[in-house]
Amino acid sequence: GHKGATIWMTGVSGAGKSTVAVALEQVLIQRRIHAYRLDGDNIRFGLNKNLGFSAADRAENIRRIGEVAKLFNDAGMVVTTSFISPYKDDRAKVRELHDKAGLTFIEAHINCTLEEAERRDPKGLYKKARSGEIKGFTGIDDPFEAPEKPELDLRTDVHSVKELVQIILDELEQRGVI
Ligand code: GGZ
Repeated sequence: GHKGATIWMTGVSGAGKSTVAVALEQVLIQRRIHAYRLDGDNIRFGLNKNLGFSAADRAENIRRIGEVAKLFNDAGMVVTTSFISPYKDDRAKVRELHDKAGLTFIEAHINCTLEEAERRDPKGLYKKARSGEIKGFTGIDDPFEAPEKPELDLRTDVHSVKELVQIILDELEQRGVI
């Protein structure tokens, strides 16, 4: 059997949050573990479509995602979230929400150098941020407050996705989630 948990992925655009989350979800589902992935596609275009990228809107984005993750935990599911979540305070509040409810919260820094993320630039957004077409882009002219003590520091410019998925699975096993 297994219990719920939240794997909170934080990192800049292009670091690989969604890639790692998709690969992890695949393995969990294969192992008959109830898993659900929260990402921009199902949150920012739905529940949070009234929010932009100001500090206040990012805070509200993260607050709501934290509450939704908690609900999925209550339903016994392993939830992954892949949002930049650039502010330490916002992430700390979500952690506290889980801690107070006795739920497992694993902060995973999906970590790569900004240079590498910008080199990947899968959606051409860094280019637009550099040219000024997009303002307030995380890492360029908006802050990313890297976690100081994340449960997992996952370097996507050093390790393969497969290796990182295994590291997360090991952590889930160690904590008795799976
Ligand atoms: C950062 C932005 C911005 C700005 C649009 N800053 O690579 P993507 O496209 O798919 O991921 C980014 C996504 C970030 O949304 P989050 O909900 O994860 O952000 S936060 O946690 O900070 O609320 C990027 C796109 O939206 N995007 N404008 N200004 N990323």
